[in-house]
Parts: sequence; C-alpha cells; structure tokens
Amino acid sequence: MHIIGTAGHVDHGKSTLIAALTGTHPDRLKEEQEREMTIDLGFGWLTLPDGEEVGIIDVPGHRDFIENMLAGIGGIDAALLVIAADEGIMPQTREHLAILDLLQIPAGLIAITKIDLTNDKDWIDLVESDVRTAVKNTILEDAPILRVSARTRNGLDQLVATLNDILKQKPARPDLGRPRLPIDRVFTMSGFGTVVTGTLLDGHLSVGDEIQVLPSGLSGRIRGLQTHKKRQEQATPGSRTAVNISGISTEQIHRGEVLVHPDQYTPTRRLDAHFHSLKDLPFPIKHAGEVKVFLGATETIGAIRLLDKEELAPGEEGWIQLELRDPVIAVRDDKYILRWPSPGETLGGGIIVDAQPKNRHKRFDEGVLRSLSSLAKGSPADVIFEAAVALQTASTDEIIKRARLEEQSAQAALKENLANGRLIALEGDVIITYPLWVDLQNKVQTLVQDYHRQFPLRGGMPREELKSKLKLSSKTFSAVILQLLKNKLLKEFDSFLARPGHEIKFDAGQQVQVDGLMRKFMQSPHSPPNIKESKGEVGEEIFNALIELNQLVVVSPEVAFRKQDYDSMVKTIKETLRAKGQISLAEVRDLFDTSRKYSQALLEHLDAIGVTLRAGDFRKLRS
Ligand SMILES: Nc1nc2c(ncn2[C@@H]2O[C@H](COP(=O)(O)OP(=O)(O)O)[C@@H](O)[C@H]2O)c(=O)[nH]1
Ligand SMILES: [Mg+2]
Repeated sequence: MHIIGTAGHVDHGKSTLIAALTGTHPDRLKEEQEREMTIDLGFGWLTLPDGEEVGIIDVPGHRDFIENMLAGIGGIDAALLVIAADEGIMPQTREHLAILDLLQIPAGLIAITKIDLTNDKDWIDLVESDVRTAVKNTILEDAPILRVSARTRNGLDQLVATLNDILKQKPARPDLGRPRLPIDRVFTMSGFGTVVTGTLLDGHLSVGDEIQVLPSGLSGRIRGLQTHKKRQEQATPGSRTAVNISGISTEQIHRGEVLVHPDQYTPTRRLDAHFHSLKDLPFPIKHAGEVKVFLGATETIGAIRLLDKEELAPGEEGWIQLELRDPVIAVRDDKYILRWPSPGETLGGGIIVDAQPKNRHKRFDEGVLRSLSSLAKGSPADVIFEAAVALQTASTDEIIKRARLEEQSAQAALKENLANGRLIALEGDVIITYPLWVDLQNKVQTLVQDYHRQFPLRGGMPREELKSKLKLSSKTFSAVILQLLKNKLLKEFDSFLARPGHEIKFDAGQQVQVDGLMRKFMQSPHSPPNIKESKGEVGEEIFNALIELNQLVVVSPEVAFRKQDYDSMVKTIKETLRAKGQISLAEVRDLFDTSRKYSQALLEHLDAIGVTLRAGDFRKLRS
C-alpha cells in the first residue's frame, strides 16, 4: 500500500484536484469549508487502474499553516506538486518543493492544473519551463509534468495512469516487526471512543494488540483498525491507519505522539543528524541557536549544536546534534525539518543518523565525525558495527534493534562482522567489538597476574573480586570468563581464577618452615598440632597454601590432618564399619590412639561429607 501527499501554493487547486480524483472533498473542517481554504491535513484515497488503493494526504498551502503540512508529509511515498496554470510558481510552491527535497520524498509528479482557465498554450509552456527550472537538482528533477483541469476533468485519466506507473516501481514499505504510528489526528467516534490516525511505519498492527503511546507511556489495547474507512483485522506498513484504542481517553493523546507496541522504542531528547541548510536562507545558522524541530508528526523546540562548522552558510551541509525540549520517538534514517521559531521560516533539514546518542558530543572531534559519517553512509555491516560500538556489549537482539535494519539483512551484516573479526561473539550471546575484547582480555590477565604476584601462596583470585575490579555486568563478566577459560587463557577451581601455569611455590625460607611443621604432623599423625598452633608457627598464608596444595585437610575449625594420614584414617574407619556395621567414638579414639577431640572432629566431618551416619552413640556407613 502507498500514500501520496499534495504540495503547492495556496489556492492552486490541490484540494479540488483530490476531490475530483477521489469523489470526496478533503477539506473536512467547517472553517475550511467556509473559508474555502485548507487549514489542517485532509485525507482520502483512490483506487489505481491496477487495483491498488492509494492513500492521499492533502496539505494546506497557506504559509501560516505550513507546520500542519509538516505533520502529515513525512511518511509519503510520492508527492503531487500542484501548480495553477494561471499563476505559475509562487512562494509556497518553492517552499514546499524545498521541504519535499529535504525530506527526500522518494518520488513525485507535477500537475499544472486549472488549464481550463487559459487558452494561451504559450503561457502554459512558459509555466512548464519555469517548473522544470525550479525542480532542477531536487528530488522532483525527473518528475513527469501533466496538464490537467479538475473542473473539466481534462488530463485526469492520464494523471492517474502516471501515478500508477510511478508507484508500481516503489517497493512496499518493509515490515521490520516494530510498528510505529506517528499520530496526526486524535478524535472520538461515538460508540467507539478514542481514535487516532497516522501513516503506519515499520511493522503491522492487529486488533487486540497491546499498545503504548509515547512519550507519555500510557498503555491501551487496539479495539479496531481501519484503513481507508474499511475495517481491518490487521494494518500493514505504509497504510493510512485509524486505530480505535481502549484504555486511553482522547484528551490524554496528542498529535505528534507515537503509537507503538510496548517496550520497542525509547523516547530521546538528543539526536545526531546530518543537516542541509536551505540555499536561499538570508542568514547563516549559528551554533546553539534555538530552532523548531519537525519530525514525523511531532513538533518541538530544540537547540542546534553545529559539530563540524563554526556556522552554516545558506546551502551548506554539516553534522549537528539536537538537544530537544521534549522527548521524541525517532530512529536512524528518519527525516526532519528545522524552522526558525519566529518569524516562521524553514531553515533546512536532513536525516537522523543516531536517535540515541549517549553523549553530548565535543565539537570538531574527528572520532565523532567519522563515526557519524559511517553511520550515515554505511553499509548494513557498518551500521551493525557502529551499533555494537555504541552499546559496548550487547546481545544480538539489542544490536539489531539499535541498528534498525530489516531482520534478515541485519543478521547477514552481523555474520559478516563476526566472520571478519570486527565483532566477537562470546558465550551466551554477548557481542563486543574486537578492540574491546582485546582490551578486556588484557585487563583480566593483568589483574590475575597482579593477584598472583601479590599473593604467591594463593591458588587463584576470587571470581567476585575480579568481577568488581572489571566493573562489568554479570552477564558480560560470565561471558568473558567463560571465553577465556575456553581459550585456555585462564583456569578455574571452585570460585577462584588463575593463570594456567600458576603454581603455589614456597621460597627457601618458607620451605624450612613448612618442613618443620610437616615434621610435627608426621611425628603424631593422629594428634597433630591444632590449626591455631600451626598458623602460629608458619603464618596464615603458608598454612592456607598447604590446604590449597592438598597437603593438609581441614576437618574442623581446630583440626587438620596431613592428607595421607587423613586418607588412611578414613580408609580404616570404612573398613571397620564394613566388617562390624558400626563404630563408637571411643572405638575410633582407641583405634588411632588419639584423644576425644580429634576423633570427634573427624567423625563429625565424615557425617558432614556424607560418609557416615550418626545413630545414637554409634556411626554407621551411609549407603
Ligand atoms: N477553473 C478552475 N478552478 C479550479 C480548478 N481547481 C480548483 N479551482 C478553484 O481554485 C480555488 C482554490 O482551489 P483549492 O482546491 O481550494 O486550492 P488549494 O488551496 O490548493 O487546495 C477554488 O475556488 C477552486 O474551485 C480547476 O481545475 N479549474
Ligand atoms: Mg486545499
């Protein structure tokens, strides 16, 4: 489905032409009918010869209402520029043409209308040649020019046939699965309640859908949908859509807000954009000046920050950042117009290249300008890459959402980046840029290495300590560590991380202490020095190292045994239990010729690790 919009000077016959083409006069307001002048947007549709229905947005031509024109014209596929044969090109013909050009409306045709008013063919030829000159170097440069009369219907069939040809070449709007409907009208329909209308973009809506109106954030549900006054179960991208909403009242919604599915769009008050100033502007555009911003059906005030120029001369292009008074919904590639607040004058416009810039950019910054131009001109792969750069670490979905590409080409572009190594996919769908990955690997290795240097008698660095030093989200941290373990750049035991070659090594002095302690353990294997004494003798670090090295086994807060003594005691107890079925504390004590303290600690330890089971005064083997 396609939509066209009219353009041209007031009184040149736009609305009358639409009435002749559709059978319905688009001026619906009483005031419009009385003044015989379009004030706000008008809507209609017509069926083309090949059967396609085309939506029509009729705009006001009077300069006082140009801002209403901007609310409707954004989403159109083709413009119908109307020029009265008796008057020729007039100021708003030029201004509308400039706006169509700034919005990069994809196609157009030009109607010289009211030809019934003049018999002077030379005059009409002259008007046509003026028109040709005026559209030079604009998007209407090659647009067909037709001569028509809405009154006599002369040329109307030809006009419709030409429209048919033009639109046939325009692909349907893509369904990106993220519908948004910039609201250009809100009204109450008796018996139905709240209705909003707009040109549906980027996805489809269905009856029953939960919806949200942004930036207010109010939620509701779709009760009904209409396209061209016909009820639909579903509305498709590129169609004029009326949405009957339950859950939100008419007073709560305003023109310029956007209807979306919940959680798919984030309002923003900052935009990065490419800007083109109009060439017949009488003054240059200054940094930090206040401007009116028109985006979709939205209008707000903002400050324009010039990023690559001191000031912008008429006709010049540049990179800008807009700081807005109100939050708006925008995505990359959206077109916008800037106007001077007063007196009202169109300054220029262009394309949004980043709808969620994180930072207030420094002016004249090479890196910022490079990234903006790659965002603007980039291939899908570049756009995906820039999205990943901006997000630092993100999932596939987050990157695709931000890049705002059609799913299939986004996936392909992501694959391309992964294949050529610009992006790295870590375990658990965490995607980061190659430089960031290198940086993270170095950081992890340095931190672990430093830890080993600081605590040579510890087996590794606690996971949590590393995580808090890296300041990463849990998800990213886990992904990074998992990948490093997989790449054998780290090893892990319990909740500790270490360099793969790391071993606990005692120096000569420490070894003497260790040998001394171990000798005491050997001398009385079943009643060795208790933990407090041991620590007093060799120090906490060395004692803990002996545990990590598995030379000592701790069975209670006070008692530890040498590993080999522990093993043989456990073995003996098990054998005894297998032979006798049960064993008492006193029997264990006598078996190892030790004290109650040691035998009790050992048995409670064996209970705790599930080897034995206590039954009254006895222990049994746990099966
Ligand atoms: N003779 C003649 N008058 C026309 C034609 N089209 C429009 N008009 C008249 O021109 C005036 C302005 O037309 P309108 O459609 O309101 O212009 P708009 O401001 O561009 O929408 C009205 O009085 C129309 O009746 C035409 O083809 N022939
Ligand atoms: Mg009109």
